[in-house]
Amino acid sequence: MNHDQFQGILHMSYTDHIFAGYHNRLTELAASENPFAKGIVYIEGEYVPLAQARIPILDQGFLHSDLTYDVPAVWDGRFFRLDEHLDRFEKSCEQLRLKSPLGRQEIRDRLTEMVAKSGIRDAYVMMIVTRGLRFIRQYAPEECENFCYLMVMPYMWVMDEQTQKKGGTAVITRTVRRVPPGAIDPTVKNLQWGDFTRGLMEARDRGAMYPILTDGDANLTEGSGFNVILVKDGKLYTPKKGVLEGVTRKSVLAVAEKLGYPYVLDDIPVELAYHCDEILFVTTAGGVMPVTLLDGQPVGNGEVGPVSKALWKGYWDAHYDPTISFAIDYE
Ligand code: PDG
Repeated sequence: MNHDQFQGILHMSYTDHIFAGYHNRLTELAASENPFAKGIVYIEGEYVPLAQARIPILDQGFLHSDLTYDVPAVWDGRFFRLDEHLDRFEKSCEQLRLKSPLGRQEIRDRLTEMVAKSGIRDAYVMMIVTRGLRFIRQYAPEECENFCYLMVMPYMWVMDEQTQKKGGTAVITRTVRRVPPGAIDPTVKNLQWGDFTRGLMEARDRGAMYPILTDGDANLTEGSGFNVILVKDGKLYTPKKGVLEGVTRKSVLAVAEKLGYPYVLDDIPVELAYHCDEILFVTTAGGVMPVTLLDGQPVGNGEVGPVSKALWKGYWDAHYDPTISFAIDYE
């Protein structure tokens, strides 16, 4: 290694080895003339460019949020943990007595085909099943023809690259709690975002970017589209109940196990967030997101910590593991 290479490594952020390739792929995508390069939607049996896709206004998914959805991602041309997202999606449909007009294999095949058609190498992928045009007040679930919408668009970052490098800012909300599981089951992925929307507004009012909601009983739940992991003395803590059972969290806990960090899945008292060393938010739409300021106070020493960095790297490296990802054929 020569002096310049050595200096280069010193100046590299812990995120750079992943972001460099990503930026190259984005530049290529931006130059594409493919009408689906900015996103493709499957709706009413047809493929439509994202910007032109429209849903029928009488869809109960829109009128009463009577729907479920799931979001897997594609990274560097590889679908990541698609089957786990399909498993969760099927369970959610069952819970809500929704039946997708497309079967599991067809969803899998179409999504893969759509990613290939779009040429998007790093994609945010969404499948949604809605109740359809009939309102559940007048019709039994089996009398409703449900709709399935599929979407593929460029990868979405809940936390942008610059913020990931230095860590995000968060609050534990005081004006809103997470909806209780007895009202809306958080393990069923839903778009009833009223509590998160209030949380996001409170966070903004208090000069932070992200809200963490509690269960109203002094335990943590989750935030607006992500699970929460605390790190204290080399051990990970994450809430067991009242949250979506995130696929990213599962991936991150698997990485932690491999690296020798034990974890606790249990009720996590709010108090621990104020005394821990590191805080991480985790989601498919952004991966592993370090938080370095909580309620205006530094988390640990206020810098992205060593466990966060190791989990960040392990998480992104896992996207090339053929046992949990597969390559898309773009030809
Ligand atoms: N908790 C909630 C409430 C979520 O919505 C998500 C994912 C997660 C946890 C993490 O789950 P997973 O690791 O399986 O992705 N939410 C993202 C973010 C949406 C957004 O726009 O903020 C999603 O639905 O895509």
